[in-house]
Amino acid sequence: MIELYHCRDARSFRPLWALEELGLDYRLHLLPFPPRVRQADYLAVNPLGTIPLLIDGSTRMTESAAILEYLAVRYGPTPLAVDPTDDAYGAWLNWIHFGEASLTFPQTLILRYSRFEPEARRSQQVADDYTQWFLSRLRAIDRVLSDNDYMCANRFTMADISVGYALLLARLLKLQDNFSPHVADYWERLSARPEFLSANGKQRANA
Ligand SMILES: N[C@@H](CCC(=O)N[C@@H](CS)C(=O)NCC(=O)O)C(=O)O
Repeated sequence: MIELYHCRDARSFRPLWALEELGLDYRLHLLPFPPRVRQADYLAVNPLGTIPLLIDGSTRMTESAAILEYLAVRYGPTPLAVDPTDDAYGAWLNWIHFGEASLTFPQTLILRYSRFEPEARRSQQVADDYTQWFLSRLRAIDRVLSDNDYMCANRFTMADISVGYALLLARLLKLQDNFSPHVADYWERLSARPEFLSANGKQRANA
């Protein structure tokens, strides 16, 4: 059975949500954050100490965007994937990776320098600069959503899970007042999905 190591509301929410969308059986290991410090025996399972960790037989993956692609391709066919012969294939890959590399990367700097570092090492300047970075990247999402309900292929796909997680994190960072109406509506659409609600329920029930 697939095993997923997860901390509440962390990037591992991407694979958790994807597993719910695919209706796969899996075992969820919910860890305190950061596991490196608060559950030291996790380092024996994943020496990086990071989550997600997805184990599927001999496969071990630690990158949330790659796990979305893996699950869609390995456990398809599914409408959550876009076929390489489809004109939307490049957009699908692009938005899966944009969600992590361009949206969540600046968010982690905001989190780190406004909340996680000891007081003396916090930096409002860094937090403000990367808030601007994040909001300027979010404009790319707004442009797509002004004409579309989803990021690509005219349907909900793994790309929406990747981008949707960045919106979840933006809300935890209290940045949602900066969402454009298109982005705010998109968030409402995504977070009303039964599979999103079920993933969210599982991470809370296990806490
Ligand atoms: N690029 C990786 C990042 C994984 C990562 O850094 N996860 C964070 C949580 S969101 C983590 O485990 N932090 C704990 C630590 O660094 O000790 C992904 O997309 O999964």
